[in-house]
Amino acid sequence: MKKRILITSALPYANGPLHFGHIAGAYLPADCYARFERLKGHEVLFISGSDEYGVAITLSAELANRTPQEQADHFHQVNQEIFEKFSISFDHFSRTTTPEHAPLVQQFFNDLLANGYIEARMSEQFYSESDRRFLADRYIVGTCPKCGFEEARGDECQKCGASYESTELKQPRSKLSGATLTLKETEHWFLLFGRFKEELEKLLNARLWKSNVTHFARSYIESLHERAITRDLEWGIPVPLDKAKNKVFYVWFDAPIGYISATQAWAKQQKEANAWKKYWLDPQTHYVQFMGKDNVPFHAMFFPAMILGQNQPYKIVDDLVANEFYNFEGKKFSKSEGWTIDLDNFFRHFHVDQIRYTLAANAPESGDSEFTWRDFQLRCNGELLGKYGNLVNRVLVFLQNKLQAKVPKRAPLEEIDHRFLSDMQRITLAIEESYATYHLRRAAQQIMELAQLGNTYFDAKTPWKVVDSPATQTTLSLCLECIQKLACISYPILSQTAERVWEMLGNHQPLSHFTWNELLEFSLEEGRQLPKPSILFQKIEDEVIEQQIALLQQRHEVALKKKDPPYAPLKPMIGIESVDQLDLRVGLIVAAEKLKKSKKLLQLEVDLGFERRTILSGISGHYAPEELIGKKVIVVANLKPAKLMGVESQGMVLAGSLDQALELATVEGLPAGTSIS
Ligand code: B3M
Ligand code: ZN
Repeated sequence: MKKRILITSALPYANGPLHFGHIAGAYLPADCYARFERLKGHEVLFISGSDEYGVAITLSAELANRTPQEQADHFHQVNQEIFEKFSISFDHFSRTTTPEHAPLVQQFFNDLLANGYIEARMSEQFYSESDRRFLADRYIVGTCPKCGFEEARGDECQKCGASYESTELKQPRSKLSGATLTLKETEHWFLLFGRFKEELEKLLNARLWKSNVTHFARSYIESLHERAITRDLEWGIPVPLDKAKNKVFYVWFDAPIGYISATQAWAKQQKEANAWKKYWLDPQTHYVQFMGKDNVPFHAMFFPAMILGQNQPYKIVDDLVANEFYNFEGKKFSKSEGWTIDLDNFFRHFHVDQIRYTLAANAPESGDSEFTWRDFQLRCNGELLGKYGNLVNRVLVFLQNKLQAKVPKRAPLEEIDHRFLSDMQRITLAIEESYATYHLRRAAQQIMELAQLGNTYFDAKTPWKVVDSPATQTTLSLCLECIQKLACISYPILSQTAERVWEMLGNHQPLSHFTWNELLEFSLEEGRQLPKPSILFQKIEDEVIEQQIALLQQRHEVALKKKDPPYAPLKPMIGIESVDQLDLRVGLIVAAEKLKKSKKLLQLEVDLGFERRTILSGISGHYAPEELIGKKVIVVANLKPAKLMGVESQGMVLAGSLDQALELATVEGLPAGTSIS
């Protein structure tokens, strides 16, 4: 029976670029699931969007010197491009500043209020005297009331996942100034979560969520109590009450409603304004949500409670898939520490399916896991190329060279052939279960198991010994069947590669136009002419990986220095006349060589337009002579000549240096000889 499946992935904050950790946790697993269910012939809608409100945005905007909207616009765009690079097949990627969103959030509030689930209360909130404003959420740091983590955020602990009121924090202080905060009275609206306790318990009992989600949710339900859903902030969705001027909704109140408003935006784009209803108002729809484990309380408790208080029967999530954390070479991904991967650079060197496969094979399903460059290289070379690519390549090249690139005839099968077929069937059945239950690690293993099965069979049958015997033809025919099945079962993870393999089997319609069952049924008729095969995966050489590791170290060091740079102390003030005395010119380096006997000095020939100079410069440790030629540098042209190690230096080239790092100050457009002042 055809099912209708709604899939949502957590809405990423539009405050920074996504990294592998996000992709591995909330997006790739959802994408593989969506691709699988689409192949199974179900009606799938896969939705996400940028989370644009909240203090995560305003704080980062302040640091970047942008308005919150500019910041959100910027990272909405950046992250959309990142999703494209990773081939994440959203049906719609929306945002929380669409015209659909705010009215729906206000509607949610109005229903909850009318139904008695919301109360206004005077409460004490943290106030910063120096900033003359209330501070909310991430503007506050303190010690987590649950686990004692000392740098916990004002509303949720990034260490243990607890979620609380900022007044529950111990030792609260301002994130901006570090100042201690005072409590001041202000009116806020509280959602009475405690009232939903029984219904949420029932819900939890009726759901078969993975144990990491259920455990968390159960312990949470015990302490369910009212939470403020409004904030004293300028950026956010206004609370629709006269008494609530200058108050906006807490971002975690508005964001989950974003799944519904995003579906409405999708429907509008489809020119079927009501199409969202069959996903959100029809109990037959199967709704699956993907996220990182730190988002569990909001999806398992708070959003369902918000829905329970509505007048419309919105769908409550059926399956919640929460992944653990995904780290990078032993640490957390961190932009401020330079512990990141530059994705532009990454995708210049590697294929999207190489990273999709590695993330799937290491998916942080039952515990934290990590990306390491060495593991990436091993997976790509040993598995994708060594098993998958090898099978496809050897079979198709054999057919090309020995059997006129035609699909061969199948003779009556022998025992070994029957076993091969039944082993194939076992794996293709098993992987279906893996995809349907979000077990990507296992699915990745099963893909390789099938590829390896094909390789072992090919080796055992030694078709190269007698090239065109009926037995050899049978072997190749069965190998083609294995490759066809491999394309099918690998599609959810290796979508681009699977499409290429499908094409190399002489198919003209894309793989994604067929269903899972059609794809598993051997469909290559005898005599079909196969196109020339091409290589699926390039080998990743050691040097390439070493380069990446060196780049990471470099980025990390630079970032650490930026955090705490060893700035030189400022020299005493001078008047403009001292500056006027300097004659600075643009100089073109026309020759460069190491000065014999010196470790540090390079001897440069510099063209100043009106004359040439020999200049010695202590930059040998930072530049190779040949890379300097053609650079335009800034020369102190009226410096008295001085002899160094027997050579007269007729000027000085300017360079900046910070600790160990050094870089020449260069000019691009201006001609040699230009005065600089
Ligand atoms: N933006 C938190 C996060 O990015 C938040 C998720 C919202 S899902 C409704 O981790
Ligand atoms: Zn904690």
